[in-house]
Amino acid sequence: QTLKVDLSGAIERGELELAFQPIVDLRSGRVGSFEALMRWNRARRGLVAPAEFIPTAEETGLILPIGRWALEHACTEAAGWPAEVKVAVNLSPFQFRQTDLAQDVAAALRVSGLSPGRLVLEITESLPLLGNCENLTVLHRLRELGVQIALDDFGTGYASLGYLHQFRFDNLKVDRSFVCSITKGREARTILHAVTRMAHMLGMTVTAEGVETPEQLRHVQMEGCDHVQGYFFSRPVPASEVGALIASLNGAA
Ligand code: G
Ligand code: G
Ligand code: MN
Ligand code: NA
Repeated sequence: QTLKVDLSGAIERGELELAFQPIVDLRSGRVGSFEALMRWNRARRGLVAPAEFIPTAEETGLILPIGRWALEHACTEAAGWPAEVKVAVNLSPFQFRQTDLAQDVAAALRVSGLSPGRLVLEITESLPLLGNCENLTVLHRLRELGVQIALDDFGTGYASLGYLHQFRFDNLKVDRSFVCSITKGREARTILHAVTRMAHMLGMTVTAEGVETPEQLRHVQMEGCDHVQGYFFSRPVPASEVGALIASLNGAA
């Protein structure tokens, strides 16, 4: 209960923050985008991870104002970045069910002045999202706004092959459990290779998540992944550090 109560006032008290983790484009070696990851600086308790409060936010409906806040805040930050750098924002399936999501996204773009091509929406399948025609319609409306749409956590139980033929995503984010096993044997590499080939044939780019070591980087590069995200390049950083991080990562390319 207290979590709910505290969370309900978190936006007004300015306790929500976004951390940004870089995603590097392997072809150019430069930062192509940042994923916005929410943080809750809870009064007297300190930093709370999204895994601890997003489920509560979803149960209570607070995910709607919080999700709107994240969209608008992420777009506003990104509008101040170099024009070739995009921002990726996670969407909860609940945002599909209960609001006019396309309207929220359009409002965030309008308020921030961010060009739609610089916004990526990350969608995780934790509810039967695409099985629902109305949700599919929302996805098409989002696409019409000119934003990009990524399927997050691909390869876990929730994001399965079934979704790929129902909607053409722009980007496939391969879950870090895959990347984790990539140096441990040929099987994971073979699967990543095949997934990457398939994604490319379907017109999608591929992002490898959770790359922590040079060996993992070498393997995902060999198997044809387009983008890499992970602690190898950087942990999520506060907005104030984004500029310096772009300079140092691009400078090192
Ligand atoms: O760094 P990490 O602990 O930040 O993120 C954990 C999980 O929380 C991720 O799987 C991510 O998808 C989810 N998450 C982070 N930020 C947001 C957000 O703004 N909205 C939603 N719906 N999920 C988020
Ligand atoms: O939305 P998604 O579930 O993809 O959220 C990404 C999550 O993965 C965040 O919690 C982020 O902090 C975490 N993460 C990003 N890079 C790495 C990494 O290299 N290793 C590990 N263990 N976690 C990572
Ligand atoms: Mn994500
Ligand atoms: Na993921």
